[in-house]
Amino acid sequence: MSIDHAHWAEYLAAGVDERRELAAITKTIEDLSIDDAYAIQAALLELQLGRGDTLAGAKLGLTSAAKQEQMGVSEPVYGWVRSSTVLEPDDGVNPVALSDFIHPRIEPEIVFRLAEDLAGPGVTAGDALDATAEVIGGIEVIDSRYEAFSFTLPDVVADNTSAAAVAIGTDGVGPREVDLTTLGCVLEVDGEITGTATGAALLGSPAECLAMLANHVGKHGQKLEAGWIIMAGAATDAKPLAVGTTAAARYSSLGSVRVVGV
Ligand code: 0L1
Ligand code: MG
Repeated sequence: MSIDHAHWAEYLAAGVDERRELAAITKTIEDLSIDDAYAIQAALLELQLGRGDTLAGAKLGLTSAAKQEQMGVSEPVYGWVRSSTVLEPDDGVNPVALSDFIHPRIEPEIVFRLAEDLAGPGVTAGDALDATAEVIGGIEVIDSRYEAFSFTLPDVVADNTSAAAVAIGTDGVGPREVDLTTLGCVLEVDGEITGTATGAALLGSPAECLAMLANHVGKHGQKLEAGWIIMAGAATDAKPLAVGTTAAARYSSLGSVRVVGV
């Protein structure tokens, strides 16, 4: 069956714009393939960029065994980060306006800022580090456009992997100044520790994640660009963000990043 990618991109864009929960696409197209899901994701991005937004980076999701098991899948997913979704800190804390989202959750992210363009095939973790300007701590806000945050793998791919916003810290370090496999992170929500992780939980190393993404985009004739931010994927459970909720991702070598729901 031929899938109308532009139609489903408009369907998802309406969910984003109107902060409205949608039925999963696979409720209508049960056998939606991963290739069609990426084609819908691309059409959604084209639509959003056509309105004047720009690309600020890209992301991986489901790169940790814990999150893959939770979802019952065995492969990571890839998405895009638009400039309009990068949060501006206010006195060190990033306000997240809940009215901009449907049911936002937050998760810690190790973020690469690229010094050089990067694209596969054949990109290794070492190549990925060579192309990196700095590694920074972050918090991603994810906000599935689907009812009850419930979806299959193709659904979440089409929905740009639930990407909604990202807060980035200020204490970046050079890519070889820190051992990314032992880099630790503690997620605190309202002062309570809700998750802990090390970089090794992400496919063995966040650098492997970056290499995998570069090889993925290369396969589609695309590249990751110098100056972009790239999220490696979360290794802890995402936690809901409500008005007044404060959350901090504290990294062993990258300082802390804070958000508050407003
Ligand atoms: O960034 C992520 O890890 C999200 C991946 C998609 C799954 C989800 O929305 O939890
Ligand atoms: Mg994420």
